[in-house]
Amino acid sequence: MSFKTISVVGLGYIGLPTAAVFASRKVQVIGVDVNEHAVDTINRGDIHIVEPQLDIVVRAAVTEGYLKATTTAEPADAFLIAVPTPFKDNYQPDLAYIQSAANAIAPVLKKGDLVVLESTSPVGTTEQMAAWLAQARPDLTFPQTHGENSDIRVAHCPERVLPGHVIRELVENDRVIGGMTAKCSQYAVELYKICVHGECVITNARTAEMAKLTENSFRDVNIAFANELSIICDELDINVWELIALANRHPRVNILQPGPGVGGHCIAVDPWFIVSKTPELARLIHTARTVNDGKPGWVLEKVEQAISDIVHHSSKQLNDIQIACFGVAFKPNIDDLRESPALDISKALAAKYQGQVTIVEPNIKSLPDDLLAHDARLVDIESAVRDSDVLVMLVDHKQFKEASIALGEQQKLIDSKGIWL
Ligand code: SAJ
Repeated sequence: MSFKTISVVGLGYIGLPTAAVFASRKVQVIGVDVNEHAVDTINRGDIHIVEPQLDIVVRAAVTEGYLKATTTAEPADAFLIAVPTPFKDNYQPDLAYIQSAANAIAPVLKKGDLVVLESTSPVGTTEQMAAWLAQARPDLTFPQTHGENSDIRVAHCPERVLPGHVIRELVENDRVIGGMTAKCSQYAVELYKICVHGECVITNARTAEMAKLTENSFRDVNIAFANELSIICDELDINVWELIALANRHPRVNILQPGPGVGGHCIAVDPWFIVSKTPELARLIHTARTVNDGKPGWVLEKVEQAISDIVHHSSKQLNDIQIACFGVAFKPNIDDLRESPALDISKALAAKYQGQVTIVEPNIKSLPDDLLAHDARLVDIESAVRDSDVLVMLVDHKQFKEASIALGEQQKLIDSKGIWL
């Protein structure tokens, strides 16, 4: 099997880097996305998302003619589906993007093609995708009915790259490859070997789906443990960061770091896919989600307490109090504000204390509209430290860690990352 043309459906944070990395191996890559702006931007050799090094790889791939983007699917030897899988209001997974991707590629599928689902998905989604494809193309055979003799091969290969390190991790990370049959897995391994240096480990589709959900749930549960400890330690007047550092000296203990909550589009979402399938059984996983989702509210309560202390113990009026939020990104040293607990906390404060909130975020040049609407201002570290009554540390960016700050006696610090304590 040789893959002369590869199509990547969904040109977002995973799809575009994947398309560009395959194209950099001099394979013809057709990227498909419903977003015309994204398609036009990529065809100019530019990018519409932020990820280190991605611009260079995309520009080279487009200029050399190995990568092009389009809004309608074209024939290819392999199709990689990398579309979002959000959850609905009731935490049930929303597979609508996968269904439209399947419907988009179905008309151009031909005998011998491989279809790989990369989107993080609840267990059973790869089989569901194959069923949608089969429904749209009754003239072709699929693994669910024809096993190893099917016309089309189908596999799941979850993406596992860390935002901010995508280009390196796409190549270096091991890949879990879950084919619907052994042959499907073999074909998928051959495909990934074009650009992956890590090991391609074979399993079945359901296990591959669960592996990805398990990795992110592992992080979520362990961060929840750290977050719960931070709340307990606050009550008991113990520095949780010192405590964790001490406990982690034990050779078999490795506690993660507490923070203002869990952000991003993966760790706070994927555990729900397990909970939605097995609600009665996924008790710990569900509780961890609740603990982590409750942390921003707890930080806000601490800020309120600090404000109330100042009002009661000084001559300051409520309207005079200045609050500075340090960091709004969803994790350190990136400019990604999506699903950020730090942003949610800042927005809640800005909405309640209109005109009294400043934001320090070294990774962005201007504030998002919903902060500007509440008269929040973007300022530098020094002025925020100098001019604020309440300092709310939300993200442990390197600039904050490097800053040496000295607080006045009247100033209150709520440090959700424990770096200025
Ligand atoms: N966080 C903590 N304490 C910690 C570590 C993280 O509060 O000790 C918070 C971060 O501040 C952030 C959130 O958790 O808000 C998630 O950050 P992260 O860096 O742990 O992970 P993501 O969401 O950027 O990427 C994860 C990765 N998964 C794992 O590490 C198991 C990545 O490899 C996946 O590819 C990605 O999810 C994904 O796409 O699923």
